[in-house]
Amino acid sequence: MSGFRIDADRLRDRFDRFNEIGATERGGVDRPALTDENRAARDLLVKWFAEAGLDVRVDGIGNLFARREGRDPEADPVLVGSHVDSQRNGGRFDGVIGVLGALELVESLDDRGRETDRPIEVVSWTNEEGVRFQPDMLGSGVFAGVFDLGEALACEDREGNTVGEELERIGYRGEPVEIEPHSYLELHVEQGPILEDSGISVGAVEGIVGFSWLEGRVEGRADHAGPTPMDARTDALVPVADLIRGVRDLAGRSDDLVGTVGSLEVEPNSVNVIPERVSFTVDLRSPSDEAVEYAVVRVEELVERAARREGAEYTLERIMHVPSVDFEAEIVETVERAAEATGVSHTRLRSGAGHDASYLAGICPTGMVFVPSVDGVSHTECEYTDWADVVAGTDVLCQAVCERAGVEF
Ligand code: HGY
Ligand code: MN
Ligand code: MN
Repeated sequence: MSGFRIDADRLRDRFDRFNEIGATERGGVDRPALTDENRAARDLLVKWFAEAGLDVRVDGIGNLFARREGRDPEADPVLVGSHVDSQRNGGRFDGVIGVLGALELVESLDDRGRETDRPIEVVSWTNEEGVRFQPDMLGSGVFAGVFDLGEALACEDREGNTVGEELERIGYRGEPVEIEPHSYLELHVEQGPILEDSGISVGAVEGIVGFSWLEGRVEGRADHAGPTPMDARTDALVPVADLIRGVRDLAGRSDDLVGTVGSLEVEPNSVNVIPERVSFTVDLRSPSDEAVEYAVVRVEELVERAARREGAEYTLERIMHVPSVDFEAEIVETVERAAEATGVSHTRLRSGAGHDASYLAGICPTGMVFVPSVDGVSHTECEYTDWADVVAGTDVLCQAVCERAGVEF
């Protein structure tokens, strides 16, 4: 087989070493953005980037950039990377293979003494997951001009810590980094069943769904679960029960909408107290922005009706919306050519998960390389991708970046 070939053992060693950080007993990782575990992960990346001779910089929102010069230092660089923050008790592959795959690209070029025309910038984005701090894809959103830096630094976690304070605390609040990317490429696990079900090794991603996150709170009245007559209650959890069922019915009536009530906090959360306050989130996604907007309005109507029926006050706010994106055909074709050169089976598909590439697509030709997820599972400790698929996907990523950066393999 022709094409780019990485050092699969070196990549595997790095992957295993990297995922010792924040490792959980059940084989996952717990490294949410700006935690001590995320700092340790960043520190290890910076060490490896420096050992690879890359020029490492940290920008104002903590994005990590590591530059490999090309023949033309004035040329806009090819940006390649992903994220290393994880879900709480998340998977080892989500984001990580994209950053370590980019480092492997650089080291494989160095092994061969090959220069590219354009510089290559390896990137690790801050807070892609949105676990501690919403919105998600915060670092890439600031870089792409979607979010204001000051507002992003002011985002708070549930304990009231801000992104800015946490970046200071872990030593990753940097200075502006000026980069006009020529293009952006990202290797990522599919996090869905399409590649595995079709027995195909690589996905040339055509685009990413649009999605909105809503955050709400219903205010009821705490009271004794025993003596309080049923018609004298203001139970904050009942309208949320309507919501959960309603989101499932709404998404169930459409084949291109998915909806999830993923987080719920009941206060005082006691077996014999009528719930006083319930906080919740809703995640609504579709390739069609109109479908997401329609679903948001239906959810707002549903919560209003149910809260009014129970006599409860409520708040409901949209805390994030990212539009559906289509990648430029030229870069989807780059990924397909790379898969051909690498000799692996490939297909086009859209991503049901959000990625930093959603925002990069707004400022430069952007493409993604997907590899199969076993059982289509992700955002959980048993997330897994066969190593041969990780290697094949990384070879394809490297081949694609080399085409964009100007070096022949
Ligand atoms: O929500 C997402 O799809 C991404 O993991 N932030
Ligand atoms: Mn991810
Ligand atoms: Mn994720």
